[in-house]
Amino acid sequence: MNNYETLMKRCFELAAMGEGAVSPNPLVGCVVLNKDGDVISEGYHHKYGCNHAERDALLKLHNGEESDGTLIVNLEPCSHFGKTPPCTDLIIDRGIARVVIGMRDVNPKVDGIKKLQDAGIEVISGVLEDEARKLNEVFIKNMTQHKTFIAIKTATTLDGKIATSNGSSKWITSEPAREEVKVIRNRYDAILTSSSTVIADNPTMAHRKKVILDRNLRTELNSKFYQDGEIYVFCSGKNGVEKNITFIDTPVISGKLDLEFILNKLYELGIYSVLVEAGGHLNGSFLPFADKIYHFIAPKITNDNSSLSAFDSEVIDDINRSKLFKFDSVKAFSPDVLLTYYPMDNK
Ligand code: AOF
Ligand code: ZN
Repeated sequence: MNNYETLMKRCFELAAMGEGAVSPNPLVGCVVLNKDGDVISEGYHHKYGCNHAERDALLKLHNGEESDGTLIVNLEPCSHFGKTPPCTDLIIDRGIARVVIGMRDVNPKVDGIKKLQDAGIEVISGVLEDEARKLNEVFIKNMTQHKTFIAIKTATTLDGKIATSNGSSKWITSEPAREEVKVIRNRYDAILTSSSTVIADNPTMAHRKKVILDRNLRTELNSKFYQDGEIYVFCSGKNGVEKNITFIDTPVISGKLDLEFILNKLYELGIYSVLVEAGGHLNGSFLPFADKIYHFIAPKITNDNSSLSAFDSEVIDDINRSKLFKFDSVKAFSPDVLLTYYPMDNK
């Protein structure tokens, strides 16, 4: 790994500090070097509407020590007036000689590379581009498709079961995995679950925004789920706001809430990414729309035949017609592991 790649990785770490706070803006981190190549400042985009990463890093410097230096950033600097003035102008004013970029900005308003080059700044683009794009996969989907990014989180035993038939499924995984789930949740604007999960487990699912699919309003409003956060209930036959809860009357198709309606509504509500945390039925229904899957596996076997598959969707009896997924990563949260993968057919 060369020095720019190492520094780009640092930008990714800095950028990730904005998780949970910058949506719908991208996660951006920035490192500034003086002309001798020493790191003299770091910054990141802290919060939606606040300074961009480059501005955050450059405003910490006052004595011109960045002159002829290098600025490393995981996203092409912006060249437009948004909530803040263009980062390119500040980079040019501060006499930066070289800008190293992870990925081009997919926002059509931004053409920062050209602006920097026109000002005589050397631009190196595409450093660790694949990782840079992965870090901002939600932003890319929102900006290019105007749709909510859908991630699904599930947890199974080694034999692929998500629950025992008596319902004792709540804690398949151990504490380290459950801590990681909190980190994952924070990356998404909302979590989404089903009435069945709330009735079976009475989970809190602590989050800023929570969505529940409850066609017949079967859940008790004194369940833990409703006690904090902004809640959106997709149901049949009720509209309106009560305290922290918004009810949304939703069309029903073949006895089920219309998922396409729900997905469009989420985007309209400014929920640009969701983490689905439910049982096999809802996971199966969301699978055709899923952008990413987090799959924890606990080293346990229940061999319980009445337990659901993690994705209870159509049965495919020919292995050659299986739904296919692209491996992304595997990480241990001992004793469990977390596999992440991307569906192949809806990309
Ligand atoms: C950067 N660095 O740290 C961020 C960028 O309305 P604004 O001013 O917040 O601008 C939002 C747009 O600016 C966003 O869609 C993306 O194109 C870019 N965000 N750009 O150079 C940053 N957050
Ligand atoms: Zn900017």
